[in-house]
Amino acid sequence: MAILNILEFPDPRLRTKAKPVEVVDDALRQLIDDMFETMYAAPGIGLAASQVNVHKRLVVMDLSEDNSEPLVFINPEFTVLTDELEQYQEGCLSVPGFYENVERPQKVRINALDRNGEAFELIAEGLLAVCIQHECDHLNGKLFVDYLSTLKRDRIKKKLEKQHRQQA
Ligand code: QAP
Ligand code: CO
Repeated sequence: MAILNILEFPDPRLRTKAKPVEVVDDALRQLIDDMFETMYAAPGIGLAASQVNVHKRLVVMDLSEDNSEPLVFINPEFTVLTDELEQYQEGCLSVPGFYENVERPQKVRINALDRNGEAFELIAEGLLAVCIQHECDHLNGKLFVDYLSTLKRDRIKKKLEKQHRQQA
């Protein structure tokens, strides 16, 4: 197992569109395990492969309090099931320290493969619906800050760039 480096906004590599996973093999399962270790260590509730600079369509998530409900989504797709939107204060491991309200469809159907390459489907509302949409955005090179005003996004960008300079 290994803790992977998480890319931070405004790193241009976060804008890469991820490619579909072709085979679910032991190498992919190793990456999945490393992504869980990285997410739990952060700690976070969701992580897309894009965030660790692996541009494959893969997401890990655990919405439980005690890291007891690991969820794996390979080649995830979602379909919006309602016109209703819900606002949620989102954060992101790639935008550390910033939380802002984002509006998204309240109910979605998710289709994906599990860690054995088996197809599954689930209906998501609440935090699961928010999280899968947030993570699917990552696979398409999109970040939650893209939903904010230019002013808010630029402020966040400047603060993170300053932090990155001070770390260097
Ligand atoms: C995405 O985000 C998400 O700023 C997952 O300093 C978040 O795990 C979906 C984190 C909210 C829906 C709602 C963020 C950790 C973790 C930070 C995360 C931070 C440390 C974010
Ligand atoms: Co994120």
